[in-house]
Amino acid sequence: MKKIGIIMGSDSDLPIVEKAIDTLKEYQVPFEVHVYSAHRTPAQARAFAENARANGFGAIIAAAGKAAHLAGALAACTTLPVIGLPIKSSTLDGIDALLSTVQMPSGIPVATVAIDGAVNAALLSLEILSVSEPELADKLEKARKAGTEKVLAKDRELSATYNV
Ligand code: RP5
Repeated sequence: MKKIGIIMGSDSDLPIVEKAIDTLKEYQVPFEVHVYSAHRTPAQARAFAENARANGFGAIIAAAGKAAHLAGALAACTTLPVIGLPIKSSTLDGIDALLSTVQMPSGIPVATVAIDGAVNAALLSLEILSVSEPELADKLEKARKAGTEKVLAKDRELSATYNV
């Protein structure tokens, strides 16, 4: 199976990124985690992206806060799907990172999830891999059904309490 690359701009992003890591672990999908910054270690970030396809990656999650150009910088150097994960910073609540990540000019796509949306970033990367991995597709389908059932159970519970 292809690997997921998880790149974060700083280890200060790790508390959020860990939720993506946990989700990938849950699905037993291979991944690699790195701290590469678009501005502090641009050469390493570029080398990772340029070699990612040859190194067996199928999708890349790029987490960054503030002027979050990491996802775009990686996407510029690979045609693998790049998922941007904007991280909430203390000053502008992550709006800065969201806009820097999502507003990519035509030609270099970045699929951006919500601010701190680490679980969805992981799930989206799994959905990308699932296109050629039927077992993974099956696991995602089962999890989606279980999620639906959980909400319906809550509805039954609330209905029994209030709709008498
Ligand atoms: C970005 O700047 C990182 O992704 C991080 O979210 C933010 C702050 O980094 P540190 O100053 O905490 O290392 O590059």
